[in-house]
Amino acid sequence: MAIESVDVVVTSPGRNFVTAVVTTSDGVVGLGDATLNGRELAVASYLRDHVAPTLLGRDESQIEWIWQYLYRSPYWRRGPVTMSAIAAIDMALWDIAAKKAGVPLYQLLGGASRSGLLSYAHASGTTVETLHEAIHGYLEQGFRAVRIQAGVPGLDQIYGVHDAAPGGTYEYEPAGRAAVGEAMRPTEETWDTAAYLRHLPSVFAAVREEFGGVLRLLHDGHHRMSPIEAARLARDLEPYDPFWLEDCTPGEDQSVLRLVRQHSTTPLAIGEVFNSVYDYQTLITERLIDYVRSSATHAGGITGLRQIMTFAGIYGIRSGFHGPTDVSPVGMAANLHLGLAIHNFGIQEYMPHSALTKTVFRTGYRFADGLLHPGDAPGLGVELDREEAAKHEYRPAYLPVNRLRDGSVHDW
Ligand code: EZ4
Ligand code: CO
Repeated sequence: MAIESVDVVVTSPGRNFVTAVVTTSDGVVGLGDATLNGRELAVASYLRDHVAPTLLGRDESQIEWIWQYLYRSPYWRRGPVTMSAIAAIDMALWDIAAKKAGVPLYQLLGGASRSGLLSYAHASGTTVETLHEAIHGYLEQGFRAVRIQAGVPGLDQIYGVHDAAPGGTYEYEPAGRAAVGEAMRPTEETWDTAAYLRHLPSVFAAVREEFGGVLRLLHDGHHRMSPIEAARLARDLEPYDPFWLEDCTPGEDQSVLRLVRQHSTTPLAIGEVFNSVYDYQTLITERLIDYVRSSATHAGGITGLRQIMTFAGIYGIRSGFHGPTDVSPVGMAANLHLGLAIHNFGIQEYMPHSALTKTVFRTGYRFADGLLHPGDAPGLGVELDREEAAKHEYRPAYLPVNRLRDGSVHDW
């Protein structure tokens, strides 16, 4: 059979998503996630204008061949736009292959290596008290692991920190949005690393005091520290037994993680902005990290992320796939099928999509007792309602940006 059409659906049910819809000559439809937060239309154009025309008429069962063709042939390799576009096609082809076989996708990836995927939720609070309330809420839902982010005295707005909305929901969306058809400039936040480093260990101490030693506690540094600052925080958090410290530095310079390792045994996770196995080469071969943070959506799909995890597995490094709301339900399903199948799964981030998002994407994955499972419908197990999708027009949306107190630009 052959690829008959490749459509690109841009929809905005609460936030923007880009989805590739691949249809075969015998009428099987596969879905792939191409959502790149804040740069959605660049990937949509890459797919529509440069990828789709090259795939029509090709054998959709040649998943590896098509991955290599899309990776090697355009001459320009890697980068988030390219790799998100490749990811969407790759996921859609795996979706089709599993639907044709009549099995959930994880069965084609080697079958289940476990009964479910340990997941962590995002708990945060502007104060230690509201953070504690959020953690209690997640424990009631069954979570056994939480990422904790907290307000810092003197700073107004910080990545990942918010109190529960009236009614007690903890949903939040980091990207701000413009009205349909209007332009926008990202909001600006003020950052002070010294204040953060002084405060965060006391938050961990308070949470351990309240919740004891068993609950897994994670933290995201969101690329804001210098190498020596990261080494200090990793060392200062050690007494509180963190599950991991994420993105302690921007990851482009892989060698800086050597310095952090010299000073601390706090497990390290990095890679949500990486897009290829080569971004991990030094980190994996020198065992400078413990967890791979990529998602299938931004790292070349199931084929790209599986390459990374096979390489990582040789060095005993585990997965901690990125699962924010800007990875669509289709991308999330891809993460879950791969996570269930690989031996070196570690933990899965779980930031549930809004009820509005789920009117457009109908998901089959389920959560119980702290574990996620991709479900047993054939393929990825996600359906796209194109009529509902058409009701939600694209709106420009951007993550905030960060400035230091003197106005200079800092990593957000
Ligand atoms: O800020 O996904 O660990 N999760 C994160 C995310 C990222 C967004 C960026 O698009 O750091 O919330
Ligand atoms: Co992160």
